[in-house]
Amino acid sequence: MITMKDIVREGHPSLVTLADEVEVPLSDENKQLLKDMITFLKNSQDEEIAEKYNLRAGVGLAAPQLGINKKLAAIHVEDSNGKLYSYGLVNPKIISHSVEKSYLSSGEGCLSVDRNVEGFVPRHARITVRAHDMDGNPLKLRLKGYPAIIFQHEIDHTNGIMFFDHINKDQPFAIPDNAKPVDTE
Ligand code: K3U
Ligand code: NI
Repeated sequence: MITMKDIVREGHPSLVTLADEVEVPLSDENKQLLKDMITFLKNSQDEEIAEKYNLRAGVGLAAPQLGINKKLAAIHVEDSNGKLYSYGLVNPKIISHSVEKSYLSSGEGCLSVDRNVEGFVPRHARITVRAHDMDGNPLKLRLKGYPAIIFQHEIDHTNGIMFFDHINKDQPFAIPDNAKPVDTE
């Protein structure tokens, strides 16, 4: 079972390294890893389990956050309409995006960052993502709003990019050009 002790923090090289592509179909080991990552997110969102194991709630997790340099990511989140986005992603890649940008009005957090980083993180408002699922099926997902922001945060992790890399250092709360705010609910 994945717990907070398995999650690497700022300063770990995996968080700033481009991860390796993973062979599809997945090996049994990689499949189990992706399953464990989704289970971690579900556990972290379950009040009782989270308290018992001291888990910080998360909506996404990427393998480099476990110190594993592989392009694997898990997402488990509901959008504002209650639609569930629960995915284990293999080699996820943004293949197209809108010109319009967005940003999470409450800012972003990260399970690998034990401090509050203030500022708006410019993101693409709409993205199309290609990946494989854990059974080797090709996925093509069109996303907007909150889920699009989470997918970008997790895909960034597989490319060694942290959310604060995108924040304007001089004016962290400057509204990014051509961007609309996104609320989590
Ligand atoms: O945003 C978080 C959240 C948790 C429970 C309910 C609602 C929201 C926690 S921070 C989070 O989930 C990160 C996880 C990370 F760092 F491991 F990838 C993902 C994320 C947070 C904010 C914006 C985009 C992605
Ligand atoms: Ni993160």
